[in-house]
Order: sequence, then structure tokens, then C-alpha cells
Amino acid sequence: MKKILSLLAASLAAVTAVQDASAHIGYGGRNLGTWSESGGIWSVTGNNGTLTNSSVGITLTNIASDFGWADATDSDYGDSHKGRWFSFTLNNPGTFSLSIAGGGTNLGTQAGVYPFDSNLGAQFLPAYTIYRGLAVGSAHDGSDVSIAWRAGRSSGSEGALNTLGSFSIGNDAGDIGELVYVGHAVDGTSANYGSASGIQGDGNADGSVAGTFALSAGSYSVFVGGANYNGVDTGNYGASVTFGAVPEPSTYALVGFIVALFALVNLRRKKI
Ligand SMILES: [Ca+2]
Ligand SMILES: [Ca+2]
Ligand SMILES: [Ca+2]
Repeated sequence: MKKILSLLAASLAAVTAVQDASAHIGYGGRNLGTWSESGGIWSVTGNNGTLTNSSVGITLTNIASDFGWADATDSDYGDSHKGRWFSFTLNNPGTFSLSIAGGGTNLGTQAGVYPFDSNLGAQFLPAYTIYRGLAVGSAHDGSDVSIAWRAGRSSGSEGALNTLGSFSIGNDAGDIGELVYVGHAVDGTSANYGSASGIQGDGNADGSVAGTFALSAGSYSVFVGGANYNGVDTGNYGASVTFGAVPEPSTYALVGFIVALFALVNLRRKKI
């Protein structure tokens, strides 16, 4: 039985490797979960990674470049496999935070997650874009439908990926779907992510970035990539991705209101 299990694991790893090599958009191993809210409490199912304090954390050790996100902010777009794709589904609307601790150095086959070290050279400055919707199965930049879409937008495009707006990408069977831009977060300043208009950096290129988004119910894609516009490194960077529900301010407001009400009632009782 053990042998069969390890054989299964090996074939699964092989399948994953093949998928990576053919550069289709895939979410395998990077599901941030299906989230449901009841009475202000969120529960999550189906997630990869670990669940801690109502947040799902997934560690990456194989982000394919240090420039993938930034290179898709310009007029010739970018390559959708120069980063990593995540998915999540919300059964209810809510406010969610997504943070990335990057900084992992490019150590090739020894890639892993290391703390950001300002004394080191090339490191991973993280950025991400959230899109509403999931890519159609086996979508890639080079399918006929993707190329047709790209040709209508920009001549000589590097791919279909647009990290500052919506874009469409399809598969070899001719299926195509749109990923609808929701928002982005990026580490650093224009000194690293370039001069495209509309980018909102966090002002400090320290290998980490975080953002909070009010999201409606539905399925979402997240592209995580490097924020070094002039980067050329196609190595293996590491990063930790953490996603979780943020308590609604209205909940705090309601609690505050109830506390104030009790105080008022108590005050009145004392007066009587
Ligand atoms: Ca580009
Ligand atoms: Ca480029
Ligand atoms: Ca930062």
C-alpha cells in the first residue's frame, strides 16, 4: 500500500511538472480555499497550505522570475507564466487581506523562503493582482484565441497578461475567458516597478506587501509575480502568501453601539 501511495505521489509530481513546463495557467496546490460566512464568522474548506488564525498561508519556492508582475504593466503586456496563480472562492461577500512575504534569494534548485536581506543582491520584490473569475482550463498565452486577443490589443505583445487591467486568455480548444481586474498591491516604488501609470506601491521595497479588498461573492484568480521592472532573472524565488478574512468595521461599530447603549441604560438606572 505504501508503495502504491508513493508511486501515486511520484506520478502526481510528474503531472505537475509537465503542467508547469507547458506553461498553462494552473492553480494546482495554490487554492486559498472556499470561504463561507455565518453570523460574522468565516469558515474555509478545500484550501491548500495551512490555516492559522482564520488565514490560509501557502509557501512558494518556485516563482519563475523577478519581473513577471511589473513586466505586465506596460503597453506590450506580459507573460502569464512568469509568476504563480492562486485561486479562491467566496460564498459570501466580505473584506479580505492578502499579504506576501517575499525576499527569497534566487538559489536555483535550492530555492526557498528566506528573510529579506538588504545586503544581498537580487531578491524577490513581490506584487500581485486579484481578478474576478478563473481562467478556462489549460489557458496559455500562445493559443490561437489568446494570440488573436493579443493582436487586437497590442502588436508585438509579450503575452496576454495585464496586471493593471482585465484581460482574456484561452486554450487550444478555442475556449477563452476574461479575468476581470479587481485590484493590485506592489512592493516598493517606481524605482523598482517602473513608470506605468496607476501603480500604487507600498513605498518600501523590503520584500513584503499587503493589501485589503472588499470582495463580492464569486471565484477569483490571483497572479503573484516579481516587481522588478528591469529584472531579467528567470530563477526560482520563494515567498509566503497569506490570505484571510478581515472583520467588518460595521461589526466593531455595532459592538461599540451596544456597549454605549448598555452604559446609557446603566447611567439612567443609577440616576433613578
Ligand atoms: Ca511587457
Ligand atoms: Ca518586457
Ligand atoms: Ca514593502
